[in-house]
Amino acid sequence: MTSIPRPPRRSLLVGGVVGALALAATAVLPMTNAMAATGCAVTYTTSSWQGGFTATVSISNLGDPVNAWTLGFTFPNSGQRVTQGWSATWQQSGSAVTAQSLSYNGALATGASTTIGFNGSWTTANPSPTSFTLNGTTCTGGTTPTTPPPTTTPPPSTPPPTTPPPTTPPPTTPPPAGTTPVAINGQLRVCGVNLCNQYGRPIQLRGMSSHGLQWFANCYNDASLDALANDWQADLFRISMYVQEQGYETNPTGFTNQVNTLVDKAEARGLYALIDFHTLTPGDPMYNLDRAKTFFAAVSARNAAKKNVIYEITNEPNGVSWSTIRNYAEQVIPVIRANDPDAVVIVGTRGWSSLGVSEGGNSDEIVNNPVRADNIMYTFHFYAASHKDNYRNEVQRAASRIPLFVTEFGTVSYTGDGAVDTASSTAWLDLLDRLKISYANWTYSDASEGSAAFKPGTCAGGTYAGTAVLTESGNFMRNRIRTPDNFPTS
Ligand code: IDC
Repeated sequence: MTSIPRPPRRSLLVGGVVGALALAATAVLPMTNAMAATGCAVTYTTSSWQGGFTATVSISNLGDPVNAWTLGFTFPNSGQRVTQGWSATWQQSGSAVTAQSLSYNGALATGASTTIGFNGSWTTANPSPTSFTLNGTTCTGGTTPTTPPPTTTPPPSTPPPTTPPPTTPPPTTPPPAGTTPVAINGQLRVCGVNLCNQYGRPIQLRGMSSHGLQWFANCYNDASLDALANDWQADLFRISMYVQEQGYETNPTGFTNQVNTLVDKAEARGLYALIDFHTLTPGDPMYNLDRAKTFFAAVSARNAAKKNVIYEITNEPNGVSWSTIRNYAEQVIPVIRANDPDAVVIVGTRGWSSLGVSEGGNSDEIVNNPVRADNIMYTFHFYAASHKDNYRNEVQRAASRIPLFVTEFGTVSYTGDGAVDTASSTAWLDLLDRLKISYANWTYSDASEGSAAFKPGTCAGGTYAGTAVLTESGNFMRNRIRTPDNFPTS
């Protein structure tokens, strides 16, 4: 999916729920002449601002199971356009819109639902469409199809209101069982420039990055991940598997197994796991292309069914052009998608994942030449004592145009050492919070360097919770990460 300019914030929440009762006509038909029962219900919810909106469309199949579907509707107002959709192939002709299922969400059992969405624009007004079809059948189904609808119930005599929009938000679905980040948010998907949860709503994940697994394996165990999930209240654990420097290349099977074990530990605690193929030196990701294909084929096959895995395919490309990085991405992403079609993939950017800034460029090169794959985000990294306003300005500019994920940052200088720059770190995290950009801090380790969260010797001691074991950076990060997430649940 390519990205489009989009206002970063919404000012007005408008909800609209459309749909009534279903039709089904099978009971008396002889088996030899059975017609498929059809029926569907659609809810269409928008979040609008002047000239733009995001629509979340939930489709429920009330008929027989289908293997693929096409949703159709017509915008009431001629100025309404779909500008960028997700979770379906979207097309618009005049006011008529269709959304075709993708391979991973085409199958809908009886009573099953799926959620798709799009960003749109409007000119004079933004009323919600009032009628939907699924595979050609008008959706007259109820909005909560838990039992098959009666065949004799006539459709409601009054059409659902189109204007004015309801003044109260749509009914809130009770939060799912469990309160961990993964239980609440489920399978993630990129929508527009945001990372969205299972309800199609933008979220921000906040967490910590491991240090190099080859050096700090003793810091990643049940006790330390319990502390990350429960004491730090983190959402995310980045698993940094260096490729060089005594990393993956020295023992592919061993490091692959180590990563998988940590994915399981994260999953058991409801944490998202970011699998970082930590290339650094050499800076050309093509140097590791074959290793990347082997590694990602293995981890994506093994973890395909999990909802908590995000793939980061190259840490910090440097000294290479954006077109080389893009070429690498377009070879590695299909390897992942072949096994795990719905996972989010994050692509490193030029100049140590600085969006090109550290090598004299900027995000225009990505906007003008995006990776040809959907459900992807782009990496931005910073070290707060080294990277300040010019980097923040570029992130702010890029954030309305491409999906960004800060998979690594430090509160200190780019060396990973030195003093915490509290003012710059605060400015950065306030910006990321405002833009809902997810982040992982370098590092959840006891390395003898300013960026480490734990005092040296902590991992050998085995106690990770609380503040007594923390460095200045660790204290700062724990305080930021522990604040409530307030993930949307409908
Ligand atoms: C640094 C570690 C340091 C280690 C070095 C080895 O903090 O202990 O000796 O890597 O390569 C990055 C990299 C990350 C660096 C970090 C700090 O992604 O690997 O870790 N940094 O220098 N990019 C910018 C800074």
